[in-house]
Amino acid sequence: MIDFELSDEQKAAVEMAHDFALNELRPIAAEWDEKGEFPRDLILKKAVDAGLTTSGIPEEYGGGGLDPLTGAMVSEELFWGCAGLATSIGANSLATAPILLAGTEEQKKKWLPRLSEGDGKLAAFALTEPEAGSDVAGIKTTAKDEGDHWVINGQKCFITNGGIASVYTVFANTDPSKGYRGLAGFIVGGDYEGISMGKHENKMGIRASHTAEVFFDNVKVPKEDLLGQVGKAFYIVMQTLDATRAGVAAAAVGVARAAFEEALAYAKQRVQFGQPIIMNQGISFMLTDMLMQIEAGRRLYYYAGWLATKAQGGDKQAAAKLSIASSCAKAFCGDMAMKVTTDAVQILGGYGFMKDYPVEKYMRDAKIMQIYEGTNQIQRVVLAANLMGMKELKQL
Ligand code: COS
Repeated sequence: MIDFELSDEQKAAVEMAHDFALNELRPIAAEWDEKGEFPRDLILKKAVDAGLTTSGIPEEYGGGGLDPLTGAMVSEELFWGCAGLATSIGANSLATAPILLAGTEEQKKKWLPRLSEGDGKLAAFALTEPEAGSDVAGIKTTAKDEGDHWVINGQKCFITNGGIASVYTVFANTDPSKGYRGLAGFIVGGDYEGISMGKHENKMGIRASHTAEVFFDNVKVPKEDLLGQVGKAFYIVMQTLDATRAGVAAAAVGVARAAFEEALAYAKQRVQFGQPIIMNQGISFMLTDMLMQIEAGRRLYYYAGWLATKAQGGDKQAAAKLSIASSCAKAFCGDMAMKVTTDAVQILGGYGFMKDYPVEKYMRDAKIMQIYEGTNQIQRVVLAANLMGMKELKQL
């Protein structure tokens, strides 16, 4: 029998994340959205103390040991609080996923515990480049084997926590003539010589997250910090994204839910033509459709998160199904969040367009859900390739 009851551990994790979102994120969300900066000094330590920056890292490496499904449920709550702040807080899980997938025991022991030490540290996933967004195989950053170390040169862009991270997972090409078969992954310390921050991005939404260019200029990386094997990093990236896209879907559900709750409350109290506007089917049907879409999206991410959890536990059948499930969830929920938040602005009318109400922020925040961790067009490319039987997913 399928059981939709959350376990006690899941209920506790969701409740804690909800309280954090309500008490720590919401009160500062509008201010830092306006400023367009991540208030690291204000929020990072609190997030670390609550275990939110390392919740998906196993306990033996200093993390909270949450499985991917419960981690996605936590994401829903944090993004309900503020999608910008939650993006920077949650970026550690994307950055550390390749280490958990492909890292050696020594690498996990060396790099993961430091993220929860002291005031806590941020990690960043350095994949995207100016000319390699959807086309991961087009990465221009190079990694040269110099005998006892690697040397990395290149430019990464749109990197969450770029320039302020203490740990990077970096993807570079060791032999451009081999295309994606030349790619390699590396774990790189943020304090290494040659790493610098470029442009700090001024974004439409998730403005309270930190997004920047990162330059790697002759950065020396010890041989021991090569992630997996040379030439296999493309598969590491694909499997990372298959696992983390369930979390993006959950994030989109969180933003949509926040907008829905605001629109519902408004529609009940806003009186026009002598009655609350929710008494008009034109409004109540919009709200019912928002509810249906959110409920459908949540079930999709639950399924993808459940598969990601089983895949992490070594279930090969679940791993084989994960790519389709996570692309379905990510694309559906991203598009759903855009529609639901746009409709929330519509229900609030002129007030919805003003910054006095949070729905215009939700609408701006929702847009990235259709773009990051693979555009929703790329999700359809993945799904179409699967439908056409063109994909034979490589296991690491
Ligand atoms: N798991 C395991 N292996 C996979 C895989 C997956 N999910 N997807 C593809 N592969 C394997 C293929 O089987 C193929 O292996 P072989 O050539 O060894 O047989 C190889 O990887 C290349 O696959 P493909 O030909 O499909 O690669 P493409 O260059 O066409 O790119 C897409 C595929 C577009 C799906 C990929 O580049 C992608 O996901 N892009 C989006 C990137 C992204 O999400 N960026 C956001 C960054 S974080 S904000």
